[in-house]
Amino acid sequence: MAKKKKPTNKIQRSISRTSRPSENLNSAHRTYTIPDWRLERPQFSVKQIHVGDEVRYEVTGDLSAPVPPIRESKYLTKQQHIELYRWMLLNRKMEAALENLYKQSKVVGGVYFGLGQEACSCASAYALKKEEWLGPMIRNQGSLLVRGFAPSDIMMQYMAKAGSPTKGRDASSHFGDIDEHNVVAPISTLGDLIPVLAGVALGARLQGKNIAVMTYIGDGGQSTGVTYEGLNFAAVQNLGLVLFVENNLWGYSTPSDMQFRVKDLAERAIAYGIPGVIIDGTDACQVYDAAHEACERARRGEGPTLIEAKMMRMKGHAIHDAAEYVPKPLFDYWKKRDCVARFKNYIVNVTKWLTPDQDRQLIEDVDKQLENDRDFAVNSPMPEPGTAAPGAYCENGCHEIKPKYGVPTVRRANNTTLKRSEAAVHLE
Ligand SMILES: Cc1ncc(C[n+]2csc(CCOP(=O)(O)OP(=O)(O)O)c2C)c(N)n1
Ligand SMILES: [Mg+2]
Repeated sequence: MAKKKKPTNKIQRSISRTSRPSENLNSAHRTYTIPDWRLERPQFSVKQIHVGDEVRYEVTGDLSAPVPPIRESKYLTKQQHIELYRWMLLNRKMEAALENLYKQSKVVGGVYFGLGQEACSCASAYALKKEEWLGPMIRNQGSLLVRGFAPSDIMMQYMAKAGSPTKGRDASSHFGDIDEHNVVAPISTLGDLIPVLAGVALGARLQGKNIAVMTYIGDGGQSTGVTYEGLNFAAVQNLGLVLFVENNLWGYSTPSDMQFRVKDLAERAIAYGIPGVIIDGTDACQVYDAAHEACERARRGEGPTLIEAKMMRMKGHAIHDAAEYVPKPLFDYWKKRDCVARFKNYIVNVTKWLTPDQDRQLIEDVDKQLENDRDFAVNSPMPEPGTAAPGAYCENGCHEIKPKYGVPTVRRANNTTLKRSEAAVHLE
């Protein structure tokens, strides 16, 4: 293994420059660049074809390219690589356990999977500090694990158990925790998390803190108006928002080739005047490094970053969707780029940071943890019917929402802090 390079801020600088025109403003043409960290640039496209009354998709392009290596991280230590690998395994195996629970009719409702996207979920959240904030989407169950939710929390949530984060009132992914984990619950209306998380960053700013606040949007969801509004607001206010655009090639059953005309969604960063970067979402090192640099920018008060992570949704939209509309060669191509297998290969065979025995031990550990969590979740009680309504609506002030960090710090022109009552008026 080559000696670990000292981190430089070279890529950081290239990120920072992306939204700026690179030519003289007096020129009739301006050019912009978007850094692309990938070690391969897949060249294929998905087209819709009509066969009789049926609509099908066909993929064209070179699907035989060799799998690229993992790009060496500039920031992760050996120990962090191993930790991250464990999170990815836990994410992958927890979802497999959920699928089994669903097939045993123990799950109430559907299940959404992030198969193939574990590197993106885990390595992005891994770049946040404990006191920072995350707003996950339905596929980011790995991010929830990294933020401190137990697999049993997620399993109980899907089984609508009394001890689940929503006490059985929601049987899907709509839960967060503002007390301990600093996780804002996913919002199903695509894009709506973006202004909410921008608001969290603004809230922190009003407390005199610059923190990183991370959220996600899909290739489909990024077309919504609220995505523009939220990100533009974060841009003009210089808020520390880190937005992952998870381009997994499908928005439900629509291929991304039929959703937008730009070549890369990171190009949208130019229009917001913020840095953007393209990464391989199946390479945990690229995901972590991009997230880390974006978080560092946020902490320095330099504003938002858009990271386009390219990968593939390896299952249907949810468990009810067999994804038969996806051309099989596309699955075959991305299966070879499986993020967990590639990271394992990097750690066991390339860097040799884990021996095959240590790897087996780690996998056994993860299996054991999941077995315990699954047994706990399965054996825990369902809610009592009488508990369904109380607390769902605020009755007589039963939900006192206290500011977590105190009231905003607003300063007078003479630099003295306003009293709490004065500050409230001042902010109205
Ligand atoms: C504003 C809005 N429009 C439509 C939907 C219905 N819907 C839910 S998920 C989905 C597809 C999302 O695709 P993408 O954003 O690419 O995310 P992915 O499922 O691939 O992770 C759609 C259309 C919604 N929830 N919100
Ligand atoms: Mg998608």
